[in-house]
Amino acid sequence: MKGATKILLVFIIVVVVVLVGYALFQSQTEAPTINYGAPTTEPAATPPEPTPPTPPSTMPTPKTETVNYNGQGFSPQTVTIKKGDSVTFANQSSKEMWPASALHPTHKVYPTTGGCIGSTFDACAGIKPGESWSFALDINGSWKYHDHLNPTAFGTIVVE
Ligand SMILES: [Cu+2]
Repeated sequence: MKGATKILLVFIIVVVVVLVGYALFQSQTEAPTINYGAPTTEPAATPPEPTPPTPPSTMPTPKTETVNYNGQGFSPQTVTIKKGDSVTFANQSSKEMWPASALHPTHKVYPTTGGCIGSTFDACAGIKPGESWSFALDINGSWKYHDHLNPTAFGTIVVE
């Protein structure tokens, strides 16, 4: 081995040793620093608001079925829903519609009180073209309804 090669080899070894030593030194100094700061006199920050527990996923979510009104009748003629679900009556005609429980004109078939005529299943007003009216049914049964402004248009909601 020539003298120059030997010197080069020694130089490389020295460089490697210095680099390894430096790396070890760095890894030691990167240890987590402990904060010995003076104790704060300010009150502790308010803890974050506890998030309310989410309701159990087993609870059924009320659904909405849509019934369209075209001026001649309701479509679909019969919808079947679960108790508590809603039916949205969408007026796609050019006239007002007024969905309400059978039987015209007393509207008393759906057995609730407190509505404007005979039950709460009653829009109680004409629904304008393009608008809709929703009603949640929570009584099991087969409930007929009609358009109070055009009583020949009717349909059925089955609540299971
Ligand atoms: Cu009516």
